[in-house]
Amino acid sequence: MPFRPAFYSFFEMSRKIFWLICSALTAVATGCTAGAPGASNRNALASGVLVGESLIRYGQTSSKFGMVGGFNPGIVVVAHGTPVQFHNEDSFNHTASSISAAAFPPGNPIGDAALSQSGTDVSQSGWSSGLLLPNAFSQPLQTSQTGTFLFGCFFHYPIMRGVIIVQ
Ligand SMILES: [Cu+2]
Repeated sequence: MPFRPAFYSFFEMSRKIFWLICSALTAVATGCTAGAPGASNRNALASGVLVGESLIRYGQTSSKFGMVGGFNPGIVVVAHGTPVQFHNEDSFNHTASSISAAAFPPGNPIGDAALSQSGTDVSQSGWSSGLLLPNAFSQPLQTSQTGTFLFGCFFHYPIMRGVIIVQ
């Protein structure tokens, strides 16, 4: 009589260990998949303003800053302190990169450095999402100072450009 419960519990314990190992392996495998290509695996912020990037979906609109397009919204109006994040929504590579000028220049002002991620705040000159592969999210960008900040895409300026207005 004491043999049977002992055997049973040993068997049950083996089953539990087996499932624990399986769950752990699944978690590791899932983690590896989600963590694969560097910048592209970030997720959307829980709160903040998400700005979509797409050559296909977001056409040109005129504004007091000149033509904006390729971003949704093209004019990002955000309350001071609310983070902004960019999301590549089509199948092209894009960036969202600061333009340190009072007005959009006719030629592309965004240099190769924009292909590497830099900056954590839209008020810092030279901030860039770095290369955003399809479906990738940028780093969160803080809006610590009020003002008007121009930005554009390294690959598609002047078709893809916009303005962040921090109020
Ligand atoms: Cu682009």
